[in-house]
Amino acid sequence: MNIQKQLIGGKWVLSSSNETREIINPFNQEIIAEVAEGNAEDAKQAIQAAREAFDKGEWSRTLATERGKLVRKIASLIERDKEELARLESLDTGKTVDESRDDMDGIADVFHYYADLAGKNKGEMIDSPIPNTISKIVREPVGVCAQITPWNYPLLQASWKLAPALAAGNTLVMKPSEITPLTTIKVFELMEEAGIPAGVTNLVLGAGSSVGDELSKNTAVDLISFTGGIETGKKVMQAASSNVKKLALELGGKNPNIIFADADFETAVDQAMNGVFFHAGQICSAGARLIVEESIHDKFVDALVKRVRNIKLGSGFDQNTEMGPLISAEHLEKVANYVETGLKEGAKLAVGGGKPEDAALKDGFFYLPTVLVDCTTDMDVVQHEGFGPVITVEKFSTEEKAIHLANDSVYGLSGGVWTEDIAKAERCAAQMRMGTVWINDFNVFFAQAPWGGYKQSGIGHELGTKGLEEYTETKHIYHNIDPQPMNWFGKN
Ligand code: TXE
Repeated sequence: MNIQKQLIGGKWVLSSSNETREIINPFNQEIIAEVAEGNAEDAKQAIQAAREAFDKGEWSRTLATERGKLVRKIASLIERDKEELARLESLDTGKTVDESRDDMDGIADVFHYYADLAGKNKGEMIDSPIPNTISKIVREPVGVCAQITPWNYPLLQASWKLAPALAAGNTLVMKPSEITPLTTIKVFELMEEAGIPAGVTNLVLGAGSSVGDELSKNTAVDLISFTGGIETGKKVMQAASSNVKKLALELGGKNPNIIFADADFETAVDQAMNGVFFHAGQICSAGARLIVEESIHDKFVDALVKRVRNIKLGSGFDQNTEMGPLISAEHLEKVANYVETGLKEGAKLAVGGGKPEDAALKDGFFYLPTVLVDCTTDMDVVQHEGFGPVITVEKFSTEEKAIHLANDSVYGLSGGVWTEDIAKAERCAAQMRMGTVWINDFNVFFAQAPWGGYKQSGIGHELGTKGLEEYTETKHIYHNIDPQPMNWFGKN
């Protein structure tokens, strides 16, 4: 098996320690690739390469419209290689190929969107209050950006960071999750093919405790953008204080989905499942916390359980499969413990709650789609992100109570509200303390709208114009066109 390499300063290289890591298919534990296992030393070299490339200015001073053309070229290459990328993503993560194809479409859109914005990253003239002066604001690239991505949406999360960073004129070092690096490696090849100059995009593979830690604390890095778990995010934040880096964090959520009795019942049941079971619930915005109006609670749970029981588990490459495995044995164990905790706390199992018995799935990291009822906000299972195919169900009696329950969380990434009453929907959306609120929908995101969390779900934004702003510094340039002596000091 060829060892897949890292990209440092325009050269594809092995790890300086020569160590490698096997990449496992979570459906059957087969080894699908062997990749270089980078370390802190490799990260330092990549940061230096990015630093030199930035300071030389070749990329940051390239006309923004030209940068935009190259970013668009990356989008076209992703479209050209969509099938291969989707296949790789499914092999690496276990998700269905249809889900991976959707991811690839979204990823190409993100590169197209920032390609368009690159040439429109305009500044602003200020009405100066001082006569004979010109005052203007310009946006400039931040410098060297370190980008750390997770394993659930490996290339999607990477695209949200790569495209705006490049469009704005930065250089970068990316570290994908050590367990799902394959599509990211491929896209670094495509960025090279598109003509991004050597040293602008650097890729280091390896563990968070070595490579990730170095990227977070290295003082030659100007900005760190991290997507991952809340505890790791706190470590990154601490390490980033070494040189007061610019910081962007996306740390997941425990996202409430409020269902009022006047919602379109069938659609709400159907979408409650879409909200949580894509990629086996391993989604930062999963609607894993259903909050259902008392009067329809039992009927809703019955309808939900009936459909959840029918979800077909299997290989992501089987057209009949609706849900694939979890990412790793370690994560499977974590999800199983999470459900156990809920049951000990008094939640009741309505369906699922274990590994499937099907012999065809025995080598995969599968967990049954699970619904827990009789849940209350004080339970750990309601408060903590489970990141698996598990829904907790709570009841409410009034609109006020529903909003209170939804907001009773350290997280604030996203939430949904289902009702046919437009005014009620708007009242709820206005009061829900989250970065994204969906009305009569769930889990929808696109390049044009910003994505970010309130509270401990994170800092800063990805996507939209705000996603580009994260990768720019704001400079005020003040020009006195009629300079005169002030004669303030030492006149006689
Ligand atoms: O993520 P980690 P884990 C949540 C989800 C999951 C939990 C833990 O609830 O169960 O986090 O998952 C790198 N310095 N999310 O442990 O460790 C790591 O190598 C710098 C939510 O797998 O946060 C990987 O590249 N980097 C989430 C990335 O951080 C470090 C997506 C994410 O891994 C590091 C994934 C360190 N000290 C998990 N340690 C979301 N927001 O969507 C690790 N990393």
